[in-house]
Parts: sequence; structure tokens; C-alpha cells
Amino acid sequence: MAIEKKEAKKELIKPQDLTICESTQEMLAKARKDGVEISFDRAVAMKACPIGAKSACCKHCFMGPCRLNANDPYGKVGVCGATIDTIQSRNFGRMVATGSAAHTDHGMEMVKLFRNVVEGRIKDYEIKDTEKLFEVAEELGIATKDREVTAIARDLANELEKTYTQVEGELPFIKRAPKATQETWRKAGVVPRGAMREIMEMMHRTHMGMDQDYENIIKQISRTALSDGWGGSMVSTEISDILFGTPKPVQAEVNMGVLKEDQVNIIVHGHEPNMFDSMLASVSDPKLIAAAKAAGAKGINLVGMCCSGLEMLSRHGVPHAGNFMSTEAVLVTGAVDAMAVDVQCIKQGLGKVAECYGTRLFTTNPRAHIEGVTHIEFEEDDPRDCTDLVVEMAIKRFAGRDVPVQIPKQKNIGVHGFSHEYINYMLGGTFRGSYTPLNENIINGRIRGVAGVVGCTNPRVKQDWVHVELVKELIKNDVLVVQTGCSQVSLAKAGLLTPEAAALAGPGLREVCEAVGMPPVLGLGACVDNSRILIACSEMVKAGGLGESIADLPVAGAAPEYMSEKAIAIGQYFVASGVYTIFGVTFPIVEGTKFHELMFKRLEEQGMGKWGFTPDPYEMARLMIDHINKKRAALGLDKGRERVLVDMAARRAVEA
Ligand code: SF4
Ligand code: MSK
Repeated sequence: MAIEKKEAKKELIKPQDLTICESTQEMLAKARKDGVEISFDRAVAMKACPIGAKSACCKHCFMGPCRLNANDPYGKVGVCGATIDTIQSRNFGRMVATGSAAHTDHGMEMVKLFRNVVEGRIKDYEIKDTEKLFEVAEELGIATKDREVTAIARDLANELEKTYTQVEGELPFIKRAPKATQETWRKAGVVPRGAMREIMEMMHRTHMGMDQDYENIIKQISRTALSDGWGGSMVSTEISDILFGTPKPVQAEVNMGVLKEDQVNIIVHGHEPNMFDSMLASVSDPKLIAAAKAAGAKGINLVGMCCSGLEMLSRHGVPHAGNFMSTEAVLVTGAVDAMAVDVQCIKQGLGKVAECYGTRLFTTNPRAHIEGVTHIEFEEDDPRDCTDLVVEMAIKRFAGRDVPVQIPKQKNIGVHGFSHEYINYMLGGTFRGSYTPLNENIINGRIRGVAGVVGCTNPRVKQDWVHVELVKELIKNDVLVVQTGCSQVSLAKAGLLTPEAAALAGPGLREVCEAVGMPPVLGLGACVDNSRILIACSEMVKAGGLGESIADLPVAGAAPEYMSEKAIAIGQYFVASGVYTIFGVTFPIVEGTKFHELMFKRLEEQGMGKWGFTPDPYEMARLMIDHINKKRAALGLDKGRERVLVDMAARRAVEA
């Protein structure tokens, strides 16, 4: 379809001021030339509402909506008398409920798929990691000795389903947390029951005329978030590993240069690994490859984006074209023959951009249609029906490509796929697999601490810049960084997911990275895989020497360019688990209010973590490092004890 020219916009911000991703800059400039609008320019045109940004408004009933004054938060109350603290804690609770619902619904689908595979109703998938199935089952007290895999898997499905449905009692994975962390939760009354129960109660409690005490609302906020982190998300990750394989380090390419002009290019974007897995089977089908060749293509090039892209990047090394803020830009290349999307973070704007460049865009999930976009339902009992059709449509579009193709040349190789299990033997060796070597290196001061840098990209800040500058500062100060989600892609594009990036690290971290041959920045996968970071934290506590609870660890977290409610839920489950967690962009709580003081200070006094906020990456790094230093001092590690570094030679000697 011919590209409609729009009237040139006045005072457009230069692409290099909106993103540091060179391929996205190139495509943004091209889109403007072509008269196509993408979200960078829409964000400039749509001024963010300052009252909404601070969460100082309420539309929970029709006596309102009510707007309070963020500059004078106690100056007035809503029509019902609701105070600023009630209004913003209720709003925060609903964000956590929505974000948790997204992860838990995703996880529940994974359990349903798992059960159907185990019961033999779905034949296109199978259990790929039996070892992990056994490990998780044993951890939950399910007998494995002399039992059929199917019987164990059935018991595991029943047990894990409770994560979502149980009305009373603690979630199965709560026992994974260190004892002291569990005790903190019990004391605060925030141990979650089933996720459905918690999300329902969160919605009920935030209805007009319900819970109007922010000190009480926070309990349900934490409980709901924990039912995501230690529940919905964690189960999703574990089941995905069992069904699709636990990631191991794999070298893979990231950035728009992974598109190929002479091939049929297909992008899968979204969050669930199942449709992508079937798409991989479709593009490997000799019949479809032959059809692509008959259409004049050299082959079929399957590429991922966003978090489903990370699921496949981590497990199979499938190339990745970019993160959230590049999903419209990539279509501007004209090289994408089809894009299939499933759930979460799919911009409605994709429909218009795809239409402009002739890309065949398909929604595939019954929960996520887009008006005007063709829907091909993905059915797990016949998955190839959908994915083969997408490939056929892509081949057709390739044969009739009628827009100029311009593919940015940037392509970055990095190492991805560091599961929490792999971190075990990466540092400890096959026979010494444990977090002890990591702890030793933290205790001896070579590694100052660990930071999780995760989350989205957001057009309200320069794409990738905050992530990259923050991580560079952290590794320079000997902080080992673990990553998930779009942030991982930002750093991969900046070349920091390579062992060579150790050259940018401080002397201690560099020494460890060089001894083990690992990058200073470890990519753990999709945003749902933040649960891997929780497990890694628990393993660090278990390995000893770093305190009794997650709150004692010299760790910190950040989502510097977040945009989604899922990120708020993730942030809250990290805070409730004991981690100081800093967000960038803007923060939806008014400074100087009682609720702000609770979230940014008093939760820590209850043995949990706390929130932090700054849009500045250098300030963020400073706050995280100060916190890590504070935790080191509390553990008595500020004296810089020396221990023997476990290098490759030592590991080989142990394993020989
Ligand atoms: Fe206004 Fe209260 Fe209704 Fe909210 S619940 S809209 S503050 S009257
Ligand atoms: S895709 S939630 S933009 S990380 Fe998971 Fe990226 Fe954030 Fe979506």
C-alpha cells in the first residue's frame, strides 16, 4: 500500500535526542520522511497529565472523578472525603493488581498447556527438561523415586495450579524464600494465598467506600505483588523451562541488522513462548522453506522482539530485532513480511504502521485482538494451523513486496540465557554447583554487590540511554548486573553482554569475569523471568555469609525506563521481598505524603526493601551503590577481607 504523506510536523525533536539506538534513529527519520507517525512523536504531541502522573486523581466512582492538587496534597479531599493517601494507595494497588493479573494469567496459561501436554491432549509440545521437572517436584515435596514422569508431572501441575486458585493457605513457592524473609512477611501479614484471590481482594478493597487506610491497603498491595513474584511469574518461568528447556548461555545477535533483505522476514512479538516455539517449527518445515524459495527468497528469517523474543533468544539463540520502543520502527524498514503478536506490550499503533509498509500483521491470542488487524487464532492443540498460515502470508507478501527496503546495519553479538541454575555452575563448576563462589567474591570485595536492572523502554525518556548509562556506572563500581526484559536488549545493543565488556568493569569484577569467561552483565530472559532474580537472591542467602534474609543482601534493583503496570507489580514484589528498588521516568506517588514516606522509607523499617526514584542514571547508580555499601557495612564486609578467587584452573582441579 502506498504510504500517505502527512503534513510535516513543526519542531520535531531530533531522533538522536529521543533514542540512542542507531537503527531506531534511522527508522524514525525514515518514518518522518515517509509521513508515518510512531510513538516517539506521539509522545511529544501527547503531553503527560501532571495530576495523573502523580496519581493525585480518582475515578473510582461517579461522584467524581476527583482531582487533588499534587502541589498541595492535603489542601482538599475527594467528594467522598478520600484523602491523597487513600487515593494514591488505591491507585497504586490497582496498578499492582493489573500487572500481577498479566503475569498470573500468562502463568496460568502455561500450567494449562503443561497439564494438556501431560494428559496427552496436546501433542505438539513435550517435556524438554525432565531434570528440572524432578528438581521442582522434589522441592515441593512430590515423590519422584521410581515414578513415571507423567505421574510426577500430573502431581506438579496440581500443586502449581494452587498458585492461582487456592483460597486459603500459603503459595507453594513461598517456601523457596529464606526463612527470615518468610517471617517478615508473616509478621506483616502479607503472605499471599492464591493469586486470583489476592487480585480479587485488591480490586474489592479499592472500590469506593472500602479500604480507606493506606497503612492497611499496603498490606494487600504487597500480598498481591508477592502472589505474582513468588507465584504467577515464578510458576510461568518454571513451567516454560520444563516444557521448552531451561536456558543455557547462547551466543545470539540483536538489533535490526538481523533482518535480511533477500529472505522472508517474520517477527514474533509479545510474551508467551508457545506460539513462538511453533513458529520455529513452521519456518523449519521443508515445504514452507521450498515455498519461500519458489517465491524468490533465499530462505525464511525468524526474528523475535520484546519478551517472547527474549524467551527464544535465551533458549535457542533466535535473533532479536529490538525492544518495546523499536517495535513500530522495525516495520519502517519495509523488510518485515509478517509480524505475529500474542499478549502484552503490543502497541495499537502497529496496525497503522504495518498498513503503511505492507507488513502482514496478525494477532493470535483470543485475549488480545486489535481493531482492524487480521486475527488468526493460535490453538495449542493444533498450533501449526496458525503459524503455518502466518508463514504462508509472509511468503506472499515477500513475493509482492512493493515498498523500498532499508535495513539498518547495526547487529550486536552477545551472550544470553543465564538461568539462575546456570549461575550455579558458571561460578561453581559442575561438581561444586552453588552460589558459594559468588558469595565468596562478594565477601572478599571483588564483587561489591549485585544489581537487577530490568524493565521497559519509554518514549518519555531517551530510549536505552538510562539503562546503558546506569549499567556502565554499576559495573565500573564492581557491581555485577543481572537483567531481564527490554533492558537486557538495550544493553545487548550497547555490546555489554559480552565477556569483552569486562574491560569496562571495575578491577574486582573484571578479574572475576575474566577468570570465569563471563560478561559483567548477565541476561536472564523475559520480564516474567524476574522470578529468576528472586530465586538467585534466595540462593545467595542459602549459600551463607551474606545475612539471613533477602533484605540483608548487598543487592539493589532498578527499572529506569519502565512504562507498564507489570513493572509496578514487579517493583512492589521486589520491595516486599527486601530489595531497594529504584524507578526512573516519573513515580506515581506525591512526594511529602504519608503514603510516599511509607513506600520510600517505612517499609524498610518493617524488614522489607523500599522504593526509590530518580530519572538520572548517575544518581540512580549512586543510590544503588550507597545502598549496597550500607548492606556490606551491616554485614561487616566493609573491612575488605581477602579470600582465594575461584578461577578456571581451580575449578578444573575441583572437577577433575
Ligand atoms: Fe471522588 Fe471519592 Fe468517588 Fe474517588 S471514590 S471519585 S475520591 S468521590
Ligand atoms: S516487554 S513489560 S516493555 S520489559 Fe516484557 Fe518490555 Fe516492559 Fe513490555
